[in-house]
Amino acid sequence: MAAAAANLAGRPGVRVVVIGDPGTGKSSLVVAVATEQFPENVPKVMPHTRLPADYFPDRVPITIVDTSSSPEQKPKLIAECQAADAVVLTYACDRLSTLDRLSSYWLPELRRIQLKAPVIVVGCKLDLRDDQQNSLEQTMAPIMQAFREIETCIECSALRQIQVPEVFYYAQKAVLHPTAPLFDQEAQSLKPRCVRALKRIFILCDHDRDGALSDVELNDFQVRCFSAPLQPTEISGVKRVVQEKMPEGVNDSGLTLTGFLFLHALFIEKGRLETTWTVLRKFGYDNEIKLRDEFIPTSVKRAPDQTVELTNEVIDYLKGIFNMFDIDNDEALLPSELDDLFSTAPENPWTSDLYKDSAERNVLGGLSLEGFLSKVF
Ligand SMILES: Nc1nc2c(ncn2[C@@H]2O[C@H](COP(=O)(O)OP(=O)(O)OP(=O)(O)O)[C@@H](O)[C@H]2O)c(=O)[nH]1
Ligand SMILES: [Mg+2]
Repeated sequence: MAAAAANLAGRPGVRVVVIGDPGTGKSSLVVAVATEQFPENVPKVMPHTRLPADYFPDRVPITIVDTSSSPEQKPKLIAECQAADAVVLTYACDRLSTLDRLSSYWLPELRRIQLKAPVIVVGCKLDLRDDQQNSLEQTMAPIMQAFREIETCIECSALRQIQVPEVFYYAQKAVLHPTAPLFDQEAQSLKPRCVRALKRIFILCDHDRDGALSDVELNDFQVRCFSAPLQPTEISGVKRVVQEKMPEGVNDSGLTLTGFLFLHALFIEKGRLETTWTVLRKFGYDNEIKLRDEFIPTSVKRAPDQTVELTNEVIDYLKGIFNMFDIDNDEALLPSELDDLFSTAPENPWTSDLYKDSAERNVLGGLSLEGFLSKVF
């Protein structure tokens, strides 16, 4: 449990399963990362290998599972993939037939078994790569386009000790800071749940409620999330970047919600997912971008002979909320106004069947203050 407490993602460990064509360098890669040496002779399949918590800054130990690609071991390979947090899929840089096999066999096979874990494609034996060959980006772009489950790709050499730890760093990162809940790769935009959570965080940090984060508010936010203040030059730098790409992202009072969301999309596009994940986790969100249980007050337990009433303070507070979102002042919350009210929650809870017809609505579908209070209750 100490390890779990030590990392924000709350994971006791990450299990990485290494798969790929015969002889592509799987077992050598596993030995090389654990010993920082190239093994002259390596067993066909290495026993489970553990990288300790202090191997990477995220402080989560990694268990590496080597596999055999022989046909009789296939059921075992499938079982291992299904138990994996991340899959490292290898090809050999000096044998292009093994690269072709990624799209003709391995990636379709992983889809067939409905693998949920992210995939890191690794070109082994970089030292044997032909310099005339296309770059990794050129080679991999069409494959990554067709198979979005590939989180990243990298080349390495176990023999020359080039980019060996990086393979497992990216695998761990894909698990601790996954892309899928935050970002829609097809649409190249933040996912709705992520936007809702970031909006809530923005409002919580906008202490004076002027719709923008001032330098002081930005600094408080930075300290809260990253335990370090921002230098004044950094603050102006951030605002300049936003303003250049999105003028409405900054106004006289500071960074607007649009700018705040834009910044996070930018971090994610640049591969800095850990920044957005750290912010979300500091504000209580779990890996599904739901508030963790300890952030949600438990409901009151009530004996059969007891009743519960809202206090006047609560009623006044709720009336204030009602009036704030009743933009057209018609004393009723229209569906669009209710959507706005719940735009910082993971979803509008009152669209479920349980609530749908639980209070009367006016002809326009508006909810009166009484109806609103009864639903809250
Ligand atoms: N030049 C070079 N050779 C490598 C490298 N990594 C592995 N090899 C060699 O490639 C051959 C296969 O390596 P293995 O690690 O056994 O590959 P594997 O994928 O585990 O193979 P199987 O278990 O048989 O499927 C061995 O002769 C290794 O020495 C590397 O980075 N560079
Ligand atoms: Mg092997």
